[in-house]
Amino acid sequence: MFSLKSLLAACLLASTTFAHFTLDYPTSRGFDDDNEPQYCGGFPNVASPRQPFSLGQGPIRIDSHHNLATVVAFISTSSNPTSFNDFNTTSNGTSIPLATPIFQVKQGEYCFNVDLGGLGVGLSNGSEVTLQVQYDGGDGNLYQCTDLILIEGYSIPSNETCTNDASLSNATASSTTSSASGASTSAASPSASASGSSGSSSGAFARVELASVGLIGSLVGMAGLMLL
Ligand SMILES: [Cu+2]
Repeated sequence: MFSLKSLLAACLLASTTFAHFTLDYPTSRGFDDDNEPQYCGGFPNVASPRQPFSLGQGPIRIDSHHNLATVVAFISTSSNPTSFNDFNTTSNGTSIPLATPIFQVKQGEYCFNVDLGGLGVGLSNGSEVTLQVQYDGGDGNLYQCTDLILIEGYSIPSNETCTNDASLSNATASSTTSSASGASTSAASPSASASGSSGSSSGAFARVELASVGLIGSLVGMAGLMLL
C-alpha cells in the first residue's frame, strides 16, 4: 500500500512539473523541465552559433503549460553571461531595463514583441545578446535562454510575426498546439479575433481546469479502491 501511495504521489508530482513552459522562438538553448527553475533553465553555456534576430522590433514565442502565469523577458549584453548579475548591468555598469513589461498569460501559445535596439544600452548591428524569459505559473520562477546576434533590418520569418502581442493586452492564446495555419491566417483581421475570442478562451480555460480536477479525482478514486 505504501508503494501505491508513493506511485500516486509521484504521478501527481510528475503531472504538475511536466513542461512548465517552453521558449519556441527564437530557439531555446535547451529544455529540461526538472532544471527549468535554474539560471537559463539549467543550460548555463552560450549556444553556438548565435541566432540572427531583429535589432528593431522582433517576436518571441512561448508555450505556456500552466493555467495562469506571469512572464517577463530581460537581456544580457555580455557575449558570455554566467549569472543573473550579467542581466542586470552592462560591462560598463549601465543598468539594463527589462525587455518587456511584466504580463500574464493563460495556457497555450503566446507571442510578444521586443525592441532590443530601443532599450538604450548601446546595441547596434552585430551586437551579441542573450535573452532570458522568466515565467512563474505558480510553482516558482522558471527560466529559458536564447543566444542572439542582432541584425539591423533582419526579416523575421513570416510565420513568426507577432500581431497578438501578449505583453500589451490580455491576448488570447494563438493555439494550444503547433500549427502551420498561423502564417496564412495572420493577415486576417487580428483585432477582430483578439476581441471576439475572449469568451471562448475562458471557456477553454474552464474546461482545462475541470479536466485536471477529473484526472486527480479518478487517480484518488483508483487509489481508494486499491486500498480497500
Ligand atoms: Cu510548472
